[in-house]
Amino acid sequence: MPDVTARPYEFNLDINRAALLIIDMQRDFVEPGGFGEMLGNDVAQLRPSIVPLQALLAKARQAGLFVMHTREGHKPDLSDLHEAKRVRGRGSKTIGDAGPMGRILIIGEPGHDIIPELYPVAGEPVIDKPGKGAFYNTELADIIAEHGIGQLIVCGVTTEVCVHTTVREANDRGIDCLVVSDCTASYFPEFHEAALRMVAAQGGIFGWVADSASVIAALTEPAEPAIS
Ligand code: TIU
Repeated sequence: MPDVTARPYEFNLDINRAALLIIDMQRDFVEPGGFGEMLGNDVAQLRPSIVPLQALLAKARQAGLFVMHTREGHKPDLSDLHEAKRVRGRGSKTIGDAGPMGRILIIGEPGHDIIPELYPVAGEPVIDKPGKGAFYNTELADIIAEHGIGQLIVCGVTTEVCVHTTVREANDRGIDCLVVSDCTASYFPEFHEAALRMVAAQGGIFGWVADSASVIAALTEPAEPAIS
């Protein structure tokens, strides 16, 4: 497998120990009427990441890369929702309240589900997470250990919140993270850019950053010929 052209330097992708991790591409964040909009955000800011991510997901599936998805959300009885998170923002509506896509950020509601464009297929774990990081109170670490994963290609939303938190958690667990610049997005373009710079700064303090074309190019290369 060829290296992926990346910042701060090339990423030595090993497809046998890598996985694509797609963070929280849920209707609640990307579509109007959900959690993202409830927080006062312009959800249209996230949409440009969808088409590049669709292409990368298709290539990853074709190349046989292990794919995982996460969803931020809470149980209907709110037993996994900290009061600190429930009241944060002092908005008129909060997590668990009724909205146009069902109860906001609640497992099983239409708004909580992954957008149709990036819907998981059989064999792709969907990890429900109550926090911003994908390791906190989830089975992700077990899945990673079970599959011998040492590299994560990280996509999804939002760059400076759930993507960053997850990359930091993974980095501290000895996992190399490659963040895909055009397959991540923020409600704040300036935060997106800064978050990507933070990952790759200081010699790759949290990991690597590459665009989807570079990742797709690496996944497209034929496997090394067997030595005869
Ligand atoms: N608000 C915001 O930018 N993000 C979140 O609340 N969750 C995720 O990033 N998924």
